[in-house]
Amino acid sequence: MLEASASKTISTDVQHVDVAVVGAGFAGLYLLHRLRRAGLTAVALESADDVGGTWYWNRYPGARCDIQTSDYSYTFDPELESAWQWSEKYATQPEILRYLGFVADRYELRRDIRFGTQVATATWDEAAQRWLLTTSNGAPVSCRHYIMASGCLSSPKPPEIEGVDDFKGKIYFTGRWPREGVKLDGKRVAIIGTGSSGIQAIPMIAEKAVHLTVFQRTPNFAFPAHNGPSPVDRVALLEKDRNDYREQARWSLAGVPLPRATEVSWQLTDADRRERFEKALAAGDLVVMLTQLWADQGDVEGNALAADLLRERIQSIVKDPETVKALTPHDHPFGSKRPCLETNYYTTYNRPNVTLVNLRQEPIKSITASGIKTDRRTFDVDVIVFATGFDAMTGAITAVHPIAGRDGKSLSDVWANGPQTYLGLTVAGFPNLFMITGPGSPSVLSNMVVSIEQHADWVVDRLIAMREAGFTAIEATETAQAGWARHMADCSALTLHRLANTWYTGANVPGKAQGVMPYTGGVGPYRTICNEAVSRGMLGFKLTGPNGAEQCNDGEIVRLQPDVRLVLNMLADMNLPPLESFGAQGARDFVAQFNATRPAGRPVGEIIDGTLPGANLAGSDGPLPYRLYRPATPGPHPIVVYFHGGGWVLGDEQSDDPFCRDMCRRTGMIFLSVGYRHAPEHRFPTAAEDSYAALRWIAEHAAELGGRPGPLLVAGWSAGGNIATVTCQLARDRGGPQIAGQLLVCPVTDSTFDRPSYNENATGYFLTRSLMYWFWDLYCSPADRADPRVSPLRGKLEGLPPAFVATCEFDPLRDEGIAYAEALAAAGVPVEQLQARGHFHSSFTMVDVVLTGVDGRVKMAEALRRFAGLPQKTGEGDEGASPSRNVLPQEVTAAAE
Ligand code: N01
Repeated sequence: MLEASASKTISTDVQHVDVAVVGAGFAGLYLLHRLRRAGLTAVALESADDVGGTWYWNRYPGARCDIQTSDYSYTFDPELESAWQWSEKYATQPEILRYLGFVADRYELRRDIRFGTQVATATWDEAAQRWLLTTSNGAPVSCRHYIMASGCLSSPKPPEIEGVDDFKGKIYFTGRWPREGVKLDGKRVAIIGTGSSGIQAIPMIAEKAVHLTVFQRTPNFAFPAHNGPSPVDRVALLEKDRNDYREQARWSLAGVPLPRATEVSWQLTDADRRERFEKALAAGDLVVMLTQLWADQGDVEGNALAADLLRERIQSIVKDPETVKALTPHDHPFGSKRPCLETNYYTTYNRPNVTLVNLRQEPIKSITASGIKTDRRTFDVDVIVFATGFDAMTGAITAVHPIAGRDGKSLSDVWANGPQTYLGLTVAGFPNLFMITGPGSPSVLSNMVVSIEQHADWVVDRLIAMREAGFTAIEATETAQAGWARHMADCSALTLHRLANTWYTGANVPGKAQGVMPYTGGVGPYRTICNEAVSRGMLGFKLTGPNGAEQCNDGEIVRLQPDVRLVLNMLADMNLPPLESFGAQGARDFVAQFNATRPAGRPVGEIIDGTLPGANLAGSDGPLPYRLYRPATPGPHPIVVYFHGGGWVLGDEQSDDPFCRDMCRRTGMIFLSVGYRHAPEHRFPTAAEDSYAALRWIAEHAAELGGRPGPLLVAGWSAGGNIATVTCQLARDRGGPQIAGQLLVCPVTDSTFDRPSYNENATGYFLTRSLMYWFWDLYCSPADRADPRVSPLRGKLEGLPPAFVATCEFDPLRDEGIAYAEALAAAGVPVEQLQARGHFHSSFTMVDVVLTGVDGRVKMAEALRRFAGLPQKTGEGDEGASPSRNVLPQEVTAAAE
């Protein structure tokens, strides 16, 4: 049990507490308050001589927050909220520091803080089930729980430039600015670094210094803060219903309750795009900008359009063309590096006393006794300011060295290849160690105060629950941690962070392991996941206590791809009746309506709607419709005959429009989508026979359609995948046409419903087992179901064209797709298989919604080009994908050929 006794020093040299907290910034202060209220004894160890954390150290001129202060505030106590009034939209560092002092006094927190005290080492004592901390000042601390509330940006990066010690003038770091201030009046000042700190400090220093020389390595995207009084609309929103506002913030994307725009910039007209941008710019708000351009954060093409607008702005402000060029970011997508808010930053470069040195053109060679030497010039200065940033996210944690966990393992060693955590809160092998806003949590990608409160609440609530249940130790499991790493990678793959060298990825510190460290899935979804870990019986944690008490509910917290999870949650929120309850026509209408809300697809060279004869050429239904998607490149192109999904009942030749467009662009081939007839009006074998007739007609008219002479290819999704492979069997048995390859995406292959995926994924993943039963019943009587024209798995598979079979983990059809791929391989058909982890039945066809489907489509396109004997290509269609995308090896398995 946790000791609920008062803090006490048992021997003269060890302080015993329930919980030791490192840091007395926003996180440490709130933790102390919560721990005390929970009846737990606690001490905070703080290296500074006062509270404030990052706001204690970052006193450089111009330091302010860049989240509106009314949002960047504690929310745990309504009385505190009414007791404090912020004076500006973005408060200055001194005001924020005063606020934290006010909070410390109001809740009498200082008495439990040991100032001027650094934790030197931390060691887990297995026998005592406690941590022992040695400190730089005063008694060691023995604690049951050890919480790092040490901040994400609190360990300044050392200068990596030769000759620093030779400099005879003064050196300052923005992240360690002297408390007494610095007189820069009349001084020749150099500043290195143009991140948020540099961009805030430069205009202020320029007003004082006789001359300021800015050494810039990478220009950043920055937009105006428009600081002043808090905007009336935001204040009104907050005042209208403070609780509701705060609650919305907790479930929002970034910890501020702002709606996000879902259109990518390329989906808007030039005028609409500019209007959206100008409006966002006028708000002078980082979160407004990022939520309005949210969809561009994961889309290279959209991002480039948005970035162009930001670049234009620099040109309109800065007068000297060379300086404009140097200040214009070109090497990273907007948002992949932390964008900055600026006040007079760009205009500062119009001042006669400011010089910009572009280190991309003339790198710094060394610091000398008198200043800074680049490989072209020497700059004599009196003061050098390092605004060079931090060893972010992990630096302050691993600064305590060693943190020795179970079996003496050091955290620095465990993290040698990058931080591994479960939920960004805990680390396997380090019982009772928690991190507030640690790597693996939204932290720096959010309003920090919202994330801090969420973490502190989660941790303290767990300690209370453990006390009540009689457990003394809690530890993440390896399975949970590995699963979290996968989920983190899945989320990061949706962003463009991989395309920039930043402190988010560790790239700013030489030698540091690289990978996106913050959780990119958003504050609200993250909160849901943390709550889910609890509601699912402390999933992923092992809890132990005296007398062998033990509980371990092992497992992975998120197995779905993040965007699939989002789509499924949205569908669940809509609480729709089962599709089959609408009847066939009602279901068709519903699907048509649903499809009308889809994002517009990307352009292809040409789209032609036409007709072709079906199986009943002479019948009363008339010809079948088709839609042809032609690439923008010069033809003739190979033709892929495509069969849409919809359970033989729903959809038409246009219903998989985004998929056909996307695949046309990726493959550089014609996609010709066939409008075969549907059940129940036309039951088995109409769909199969119509489609085979269409295939023959297309082969005979390939040249007229602009197609390349030679074999066709076929492709289909779901029931269309069934039809695609059935047409291959018919073509083989009925004398053609020749088919070079088949792409089967989540195909129906068999009328057996007892494979595990039918049960495991019976409900909850949009395509349900009962919907499949309904489709089967409408299309095919039980007596016909063994016919290979509907159950191709029952047919002869030898001699079929090479295949690419894609299946999704959370799809009732998964196992029959896998079975078909295996059977093809056993029959000697070359087959490649993609088993898409975390995906559902519609993942690949929900183009521009399920962005994580991109990798699968890239592979499908590669396979089709291989089948057609074309060289692999990159370029058009690869907007969301990258070669370095985090495709884990186990995602793709090639079946034996
Ligand atoms: O640090 P940074 P920061 N030679 O790492 C350059 C938060 N914050 O302190 O980009 C030459 O962003 C480096 O160049 P490059 C906010 O989250 C918030 O400014 O690596 N140059 C870059 O230009 C922010 O993102 C506020 O090529 C060198 C700069 O130094 C985070 O803190 C205010 C160099 C470092 O930029 C960090 O911001 C301030 C070298 N050897 C900070 N090494 C608010 O408004 C580095 N650079 C709340």
